[in-house]
Amino acid sequence: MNSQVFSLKIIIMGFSGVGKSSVALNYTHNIILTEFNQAHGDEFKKTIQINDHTILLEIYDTSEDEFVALRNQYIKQGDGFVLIYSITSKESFEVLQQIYEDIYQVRKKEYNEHIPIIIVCNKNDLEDDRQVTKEEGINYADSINCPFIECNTKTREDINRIFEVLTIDVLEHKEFITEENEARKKQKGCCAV
Ligand SMILES: Nc1nc2c(ncn2[C@@H]2O[C@H](COP(=O)(O)OP(=O)(O)OP(=O)(O)O)[C@@H](O)[C@H]2O)c(=O)[nH]1
Ligand SMILES: [Mg+2]
Repeated sequence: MNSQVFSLKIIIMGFSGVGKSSVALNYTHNIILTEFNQAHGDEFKKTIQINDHTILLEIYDTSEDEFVALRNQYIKQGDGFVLIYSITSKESFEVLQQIYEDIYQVRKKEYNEHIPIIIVCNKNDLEDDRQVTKEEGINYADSINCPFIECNTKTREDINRIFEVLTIDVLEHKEFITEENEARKKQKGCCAV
């Protein structure tokens, strides 16, 4: 068992009302959000175990009303991003695509460079009010090479999987500065340039 705890910043973004706070609260505190206990702009923490690593997830719940500077700060600091839209809102699906582009712009990355992002379609319990087909969601996620999950925070279907899939993606792409890695680098005789 590796005793080192890695800390990762996960940023939740999406159009207003899609369920960002619900997902964050649901995942970290097993709480189902109602109209009576609205939340926003909070930071949540949860520790998970992936392989032999203990990972502390610092989850930032953003809001559409945030100042651009603050939003960009979140984007710059995020290790991974949960981009949420709602099956009941076509607009939220379109806004999500803009957010994806904003992330690449703020990070000054080319689209073929990897940023750990998961596309989440929330509120799939509201099938009768569906405005975005599952195929549209899957096709969009495929087109940008991101995993896709449809879920809802009422039955809490697949909420854990969002963070597991994203964390594994982050771990696969993040260069951790650990004693283990440093020792390996020295062995190989490589140095930073
Ligand atoms: N039916 C259904 N309602 C949901 C689901 N997730 C969230 N809601 C409801 O949708 C409303 C908005 O949820 P929030 O979690 O506050 O959404 P948000 O994205 O944080 O909203 P803002 O912070 O205002 O942008 C609340 O009334 C939630 O109870 C879901 O999966 N299914
Ligand atoms: Mg909120």
